[in-house]
Formats: sequence, C-alpha cells, structure tokens
Amino acid sequence: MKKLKDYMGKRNFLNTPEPFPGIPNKTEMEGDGRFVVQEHHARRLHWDFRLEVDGVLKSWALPKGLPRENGERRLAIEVEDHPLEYLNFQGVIPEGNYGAGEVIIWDRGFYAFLEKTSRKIKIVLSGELIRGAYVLIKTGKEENQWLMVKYQ
Ligand SMILES: [Mn+2]
Repeated sequence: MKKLKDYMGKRNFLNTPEPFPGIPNKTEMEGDGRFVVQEHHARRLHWDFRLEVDGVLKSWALPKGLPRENGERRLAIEVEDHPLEYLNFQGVIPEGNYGAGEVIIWDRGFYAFLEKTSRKIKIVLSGELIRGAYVLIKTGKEENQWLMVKYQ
C-alpha cells in the first residue's frame, strides 16, 4: 500500500467509484463475503453490523452506527451469530419478542479481509452507502466490547 500512498491520498473512496487497491470493484465481488447493516428501532435505536464468516453472520450492535469519516471510531458490542438468511431481513419484530421493533436494511454489499486475528479484524467494505477500509479492535475492557474505526 505504501507505493500507492499518493493515489490513496488524492481520493475519498466514499465519493469515487475508482478501485480501492487490493479489493475488486463491487460488481467483481459477487460471491465474496457479504455484509449488511440494519437500522434497528428496538427499545434503544442501534445499527446491527453483520459479516458473513464461515457460514454465519458475525454480528455487532453499534449504538451510533458505523463511522463515516476517516479516523472516526464507534463502539461495537459483539452479539450472537445470526443465520445467513438475516442478510435479507427487514420487518417488524412484534412487541413482547426479543429485539421488538422495526428492522430496516440500511446498507449491504461485499467485503474482503485485509487482516484477521482474534482481537483485530481489518476489512474493506463495498456497499451502497459504505465504502472504505475499517478495523474492528477488541478493547479488552469487556469480553464483547469492540471499537470500529474507519481508517481509509
Ligand atoms: Mn439489533
């Protein structure tokens, strides 16, 4: 990536469809890992970020949604894995049920891993609204507590 510093520095990949180095364009990514962000009007509004990994959706709840600007960081609470079918779910979970409230698909698309360890997940997201490189870092304070940072 170092050789491409100038290329990267001149572009905001949220605003241009040009290639992000190391990741194919969205149309070329069919079949790669998918992601979804669902706006969930539960008792407390939050956004659920889900990544397709090993046949399930790894899931985090973000009280303030995904970071949109480079350097921005947002709390992400890891929650239980969800089935792949949840990628397409939107609707109203009736009162009295777990997570009662409306779920709206806020964004979806494809992603690629740049790095993955048990405490750090670097990804590039290519959705309709979200484009760019993100890192999820386990904070160590609580077992399920992560930070999601947009860095490019
Ligand atoms: Mn939720």
